Parts: sequence; structure tokens; C-alpha cells
Amino acid sequence: MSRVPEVEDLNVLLNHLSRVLPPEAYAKLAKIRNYSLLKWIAEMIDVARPSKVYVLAGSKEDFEYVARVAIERGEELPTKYPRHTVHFDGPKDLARDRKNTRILIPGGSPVPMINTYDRDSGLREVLELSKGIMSGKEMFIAFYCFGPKNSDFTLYAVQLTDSAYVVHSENILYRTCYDDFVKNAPNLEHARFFHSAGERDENGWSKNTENRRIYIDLEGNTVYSINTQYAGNTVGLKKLMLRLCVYKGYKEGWLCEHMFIAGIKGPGDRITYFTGAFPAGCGKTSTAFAADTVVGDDLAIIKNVDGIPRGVNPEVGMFGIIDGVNPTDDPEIYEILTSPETEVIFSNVLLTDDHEVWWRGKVGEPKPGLNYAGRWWPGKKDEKGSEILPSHPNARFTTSIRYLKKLDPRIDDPEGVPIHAMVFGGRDPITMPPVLEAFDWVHGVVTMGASLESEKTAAILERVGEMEFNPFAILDFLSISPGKYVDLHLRFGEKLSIKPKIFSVNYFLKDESGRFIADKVDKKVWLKWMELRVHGDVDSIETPVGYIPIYQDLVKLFNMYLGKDYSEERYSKEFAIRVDNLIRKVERVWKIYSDIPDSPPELFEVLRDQKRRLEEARAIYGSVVSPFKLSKR
Ligand code: SPV
Ligand code: MN
Repeated sequence: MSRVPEVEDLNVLLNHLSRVLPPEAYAKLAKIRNYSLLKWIAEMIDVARPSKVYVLAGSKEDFEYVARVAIERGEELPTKYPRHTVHFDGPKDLARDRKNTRILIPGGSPVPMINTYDRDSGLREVLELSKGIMSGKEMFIAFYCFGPKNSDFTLYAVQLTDSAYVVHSENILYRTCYDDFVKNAPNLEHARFFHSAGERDENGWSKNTENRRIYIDLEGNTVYSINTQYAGNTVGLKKLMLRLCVYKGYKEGWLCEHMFIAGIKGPGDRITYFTGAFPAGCGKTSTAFAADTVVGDDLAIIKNVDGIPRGVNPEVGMFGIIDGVNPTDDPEIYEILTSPETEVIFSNVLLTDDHEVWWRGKVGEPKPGLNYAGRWWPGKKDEKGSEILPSHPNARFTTSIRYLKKLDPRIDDPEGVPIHAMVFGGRDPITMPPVLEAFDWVHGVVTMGASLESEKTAAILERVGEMEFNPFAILDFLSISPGKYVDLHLRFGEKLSIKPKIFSVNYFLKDESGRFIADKVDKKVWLKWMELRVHGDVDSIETPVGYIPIYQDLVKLFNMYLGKDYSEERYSKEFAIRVDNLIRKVERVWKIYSDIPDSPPELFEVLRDQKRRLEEARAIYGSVVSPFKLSKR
């Protein structure tokens, strides 16, 4: 094979590509007259040495080809429904790889809480490991939008991968945007993703997981991901793009968030848009689906448009946790996942011998078949003698968001939707009330977003209440220091003429006997209360940490939306201000940010005030304050 020409000339490069590519692939690529992009593609072909190259222009034939070869090559297995398939990542590749996911920075200078690595060494290493990695395989080249068509919010991306499963997933999750690349070359700014599953074993699992690398090159707007298949490591536009997007947003003064966007109906059928950030296992998806319309379930880009914060969901699909999805609690999703008509890629579920998909929550018992660890039968144990679960706790579904009955009609609006409020939710058995409104933007950013934590989920009894710090629920995906990320939010708010209200929610408060106080469905009421607060339609009670609902308002809302009584006793338990625990929370968060050199000084001022208010309240009322003792605002 000839080498990529050094001379910077598009025609020379095209000439080279015409010799290394099949005619159809060349014809599609040659329409994108972007020298730097084509050069990178030529270089990556030279490094990875695929035997074939397929370029997707976003046609129906392209989609069908990818879906077909995913099955032919054993990357996906068929089920009893034509467009339901099952993908297995392999037992060593079932989640994001924190250790081997690194942000490449010139010099590799340390960034608090971020796994960084020297850019030159990282690029050298990953390109070395990628030499010939696609030999005998087909490289797919695909073009996507991260956001609606013709929108100022939208980012663009190109994906190179040897995994039909990865492109198939992206074809479901993102809008295909080959045309925009053709139209707007040579200047279209875009992110680049190179992925290879590497060698696969007889099960189809990536063999060389010890050489798994996910290297994020901020300067080059490029990510390299090799020897892995798990979507969180491989689907470029998901969490890899999120890190690039956070970085770009930081430089340009807008927000790229790990948040859902959902609409809540208020009086007169008005729709009020909320975003929500929740660490894993804290109710993010269930909150989005308890709302009346869904714009997005995972990511949001938020910009200041003439003083108004507006947001888009950059995705058009969901990569959701399937564990526990059941017909009673999640009727909409359950119906999508069991309908013969839908297109769904299931990953790491159980595929039974009669071609049924089973996960925890599916009606019926699991029967023998294949799962994430190979063949499975009821009672199967691992080497250590523990039972192997039929379907993995991180098993997932990939499907289009357009199947949702409550899909918001503005999903494709290039202007996005106005963001009226942001919600931060954690799992907290002992501290935070079910719903709490911040005094203002700065107070909310600091005491709710930047202070977000969640109980460690490996919840052994002794560790109850041990909290994991996860600011804005985005810690794993930050490409800049958490201090800078907080500062970005403070600056973003300053320039808004209408600032979103900020709330925190907590569905996990427990009573003295360790039982959850709230019912799963109660979140509907907290959402409706927040909606009313956004418009100033209900009053509230001022506490040292923010505003809480008035008892009589909740009685009405519980009755109106759930047909339930809401007792004074429950209210005083749920909305008691747990002063000692709240002070401890302030102290924990303070300690963390004082170890982060670029934490904004304002953060400490807000925390100091919060602590002072709590101490004053303790002096008057003691360690736990009944909400009935506090006055209306
Ligand atoms: C998450 O963990 O927040 C996810 C799944 O949405 S992953 O793509 O693995 O990040
Ligand atoms: Mn997520």
C-alpha cells in the first residue's frame, strides 16, 4: 500500500485515496473536500490497515448493510423479532474503563480528579497499539450530527470503526450528517473518533482487553478507543464526545451537560422545561419519564440565546439500563422493548435458546441460553461458587427516542427549548429533603450542582451514608478541572437575563427503621411542585438551605396527581431540616474543593454562608428542625 503523501495538496491526497479505497467508498469520501479530515482518514487507514473500507452516506442501504453484517459477523445475534438483536461485550468489557480512559494534555500536567496523560506519549502509544489492528477487517466511516440539523447548538463528528455494532448503535442514537460534511467542507469543524474492537475471540469478545485504551485528545478534537466494545467506551458520540463537548463549551462559555431534558405540564397546559443531573442509580431515567414530555434522557447542550438559556438533546436515541425495567414501573419503555416492530440492540442481557431476550424485570422466568459470560442455565455458578446472574446489572438497550409516546414535539427544533429549571438528584438516606429549591442560581450551582453526592451503591450496612462526590453527575466525563466546571456555571449564569431555578431532589430518605419514606410515584408531585414554583404559583417555606413546599400545597398535589393522602406526620419527617447532617455535607464538600486549586472563591463564600445559617438554626431549634416551626416566605 502506498503511504499518505506529505505534500499538502487536496488533489494529491484524493489521488492517493482513489488508489487505496474501493471505488464506492472513494466516490463518497471525495465529495468531502476537507483536506485535514481526509488526511486523517488516510493516515488511520495506513495505521490500522483494514482489508475493506465502507463509507456511509446515510442512505437506507447503508443502514441495512451495517445491520446485516453485524449479524453475519457475529457481533449481534438475531432474536425472534427481525430488528431486535443482542450484542455481548464480554465478561471483561462490561462497563466504562476508568483506569485506561485518559485525557491527553501536552506535558500531561495533573488536573484534579481527572486521569490525564502526556499528549505526545499517549498518541504515540495508542497509534503503536493500533498498527494493523483492522487487518482482515472492514473499516466503517460514518458522519453524524451531535444535535438537530441546521442548529447553532450542533457539533459534527466522524466515526471510524471496525465494529458494525458500534455504527449500528450510532445509526440509532444520532442523526446522520454526511450531507452536512459534503455541503460545508472544507471548513466544517468536527470531532474525530477512531475505534477498533481489536482481535475478537470465538465468542466475539475483544481479546486484548489488557491493551484497552481510550485516549481523549482535546487539542486534536479526536478520541482513540481500542480493544473494547462496551458502548460507553466505543460509541464516539456518547461519552467520548461529551468530554470534547465539555472542553469546547468551557472555552466558549456554554454548557455541555450529563442531563436529561423533560417537559412538565402546569396549569393551562403550559410546558415548563427541566434538565436533570443524577449520578447512576439515583432516578435519572425514572424522573425523565415521570415528566409529561421527554426531549432527552442523557445529554444536553445549553447555550445563552439572547439572555435566555436554551437547550437541545444532541441525541435521538437511548442507551438505557435495562436491569429492572418492568411493565408496571416503566410501561412505555417496556412496550418499546417487547414490540415486534421496534429496532432495539440489547446488550449483555440473556438470549434464551428459543430466541427470547430476558432481563430482570421481564415477565416470565429466565431459561437456558447465552449471556455475558457464555452459556447460561438456571443455577450456573462461577469459579468462586457464586451464582451468575442471567442478565448483567449493566445490561442495556439501544433504541430510538422517537418511539416514545411522550416524545416532546420540539426534539428536532434547531432553537432548542427554553430551560426553566435544573434539578440535581442524589441518593441520600439521611440528609436532603425530597425536594428543595435553591435561593438563587449561585446558591443552587454551589450547594446542589457542585455539591452533588450519592450514597455508595455497594451499600453494605456499615457504609450507609458514605457519600461519593459527583458534581453535576458528570465527574467521570469531565475533561477540565471540577473547579473550572463550577466556575463556568457561575459565569454562564451571570450573563443570563432569565436564570433557571435550581432544585435538588432525593427519593431515598429513610425512616428510623431503614425503610424508604417516599413511594416511587411520589416524584410526580415533587415535579409538579417545582413547575408551580418556576412560575411563582405557590408559596414556600424558607429554611437555612433553601425553600421547601408548604404542607397544604403538597396535600393538594398528592390528591390531584396521585389520589393519595399526605399526612402531617410524613411531611414533618420528609421535610425536617437535618441540621447536623447538612453541616457535615457542607464540610465534606468544602474539603474536596479546598484541595482543587482552581475552585472559584465564590464557592467557598456560598458554603460559608450555608454553614452559618445552619449553625444559627441549630442554636435556636436544635439538630433537627420541624418544617412547621419555620415560617412562610
Ligand atoms: C452513564 O453511565 O452515564 C451512561 C452509560 O449513560 S455510559 O455510556 O456507559 O456512560
Ligand atoms: Mn449517562
